[in-house]
Amino acid sequence: IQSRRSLFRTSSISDEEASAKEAAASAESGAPTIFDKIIAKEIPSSIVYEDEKVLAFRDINPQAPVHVLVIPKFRDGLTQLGRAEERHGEILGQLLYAAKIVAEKEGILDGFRVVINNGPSACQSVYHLHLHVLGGRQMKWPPG
Ligand code: TR5
Repeated sequence: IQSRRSLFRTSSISDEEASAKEAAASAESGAPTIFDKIIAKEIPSSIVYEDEKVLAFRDINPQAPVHVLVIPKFRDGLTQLGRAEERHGEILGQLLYAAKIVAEKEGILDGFRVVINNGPSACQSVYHLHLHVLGGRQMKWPPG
C-alpha cells in the first residue's frame, strides 16, 4: 500500500518536501538568508511599508494579487515562529500590526489572510521569520 501511495505522489510534492528539509537544515547554522540582503538593500525589492523595526515587501512569487512579506529587520534568533521566546513578544506584535498597515495600504482590509509557515512540513523556505499578507482574491479554506 505504501509503495502504491508513493507511485501516486506527484514529483512536485516530493521536490517541495526535499527543498523544505534542505532549507531547515541550513537554517541550523544560523547563516544569513536572502532577506538580510533585501533589508540591507543589496538586492532590490518592492517595498510596501518600512519603519525602524519592520520591513514589508512584495513576494517575488505572488500567490494572490496582493502578496506581501512582513519581516523583522533584526532576526534576533527568530528564524521561525517556533523559535520565539517571551522576549520576542514586542516585535511579534509589531509584525502583526504592520500586516494590518499593509492590508490597509493595499486596499484589502475587508478580506485578507496572514500566514506564517513554520518548519519543513509547512514548507518554510526562508529561515528569517516572515508573515505572508495575502489578498485581492477570494481565499479558500482549508489551505493546502
Ligand atoms: O516558504 P516561506 O513561507 O518560507 O516563504 C518564503 C517566501 O519568500 C516565498 O513566498 C518566496 O516566494 C519569497 N521570496 C524568496 C525570494 C524572494 C522572495 N520574495 C521577494 N524577493 C525575493 N528574492 C529577491 N529572492 C528570493 N530567493
